[in-house]
Amino acid sequence: MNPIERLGLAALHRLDPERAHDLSIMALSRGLVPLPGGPVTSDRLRLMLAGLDLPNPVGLAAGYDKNARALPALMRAGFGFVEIGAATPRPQPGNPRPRLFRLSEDRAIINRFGFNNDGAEAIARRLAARPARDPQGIPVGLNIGANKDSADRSADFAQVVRTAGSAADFLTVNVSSPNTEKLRDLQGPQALAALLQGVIAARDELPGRVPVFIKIAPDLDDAALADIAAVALAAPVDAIIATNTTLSRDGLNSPHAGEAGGLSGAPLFERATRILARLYRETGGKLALIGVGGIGSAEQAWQKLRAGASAVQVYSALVYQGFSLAAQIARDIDARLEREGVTLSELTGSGNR
Ligand code: FMN
Repeated sequence: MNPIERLGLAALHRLDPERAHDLSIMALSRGLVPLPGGPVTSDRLRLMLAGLDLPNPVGLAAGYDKNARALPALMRAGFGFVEIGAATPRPQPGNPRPRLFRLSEDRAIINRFGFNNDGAEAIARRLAARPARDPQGIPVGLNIGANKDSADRSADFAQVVRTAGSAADFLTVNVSSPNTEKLRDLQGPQALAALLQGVIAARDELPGRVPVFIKIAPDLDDAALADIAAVALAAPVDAIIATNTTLSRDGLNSPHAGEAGGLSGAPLFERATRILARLYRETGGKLALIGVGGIGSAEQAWQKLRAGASAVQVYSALVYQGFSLAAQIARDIDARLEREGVTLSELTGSGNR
């Protein structure tokens, strides 16, 4: 972290968390944050994931830029790919405030936003207006959710695909947010298979083939994971993102530990990595996995890759360590790949074989 970033973070952390978050988006969108200028990349870091050409395997997780307001800046922040959203078919305000809590002692966050967003149409317009893909460009995906008051949650996902799908480089079916009641029930095998059938049918009507990912919760048992792996392979989806936030509150020390919502950041790391490793074994390496949950260092990103991830995403650690963390992790992985004489694809799952 450079001194300016350190000062900026210290100032933001004196504010209400949601206000600080909104300010950080505004500062990024107005070009007020010094950024690397493009993705960190090298021959060692470059990879193909689900047909996407990634300059490096370190992405921004969904939920930071829900409304695609800071895309040009985020595309130059060092990430190898960016996921925006969640978008729902219709705009909705989300849950009452306060709904975002910093658990600084635990390097964690609790949120219960509940899919506050401008709706698929507005987000699609901003997505489509992002800087064109060029040699510096990175894939930008859209995370998809369902409206809280929807009569048919499953149909909402296909609706967002139809409205916004052609503007995105990949689409993530988010059936794992804990902040929309009963959303996670869509992770059950029958519900998930039906939902994915609708999403893939909608995707198949788009021009070009946009890959479809699913994102799962960390609070699933082995039987549920086996079911999800089977449904994902059969659908077929192009990748699984593991994991979203947890309902668990194990081992927390912060005053806000009792708040309702999804917990992310350092305390999620072990749990999310276990789920990832389990999924890798269930899918036998036949499906690309993206590891997310609690990554705060290159060492932890490395552990996700060894557990079975082809790429990783970060969010909460950026709040504590600044945006420069993403580029730092990518550079450190690059150096370690060179030092250890392994390729990224050899590394993926190597701790699991
Ligand atoms: N995940 C989604 O799939 N869709 C969302 O809209 C979404 N919103 C989030 C909002 C906040 C404030 C946070 C902290 C996380 C959100 N997430 C969302 C989950 C993250 O994408 C990620 O899966 C999770 O935070 C674990 O990664 P981390 O420990 O690096 O933060």
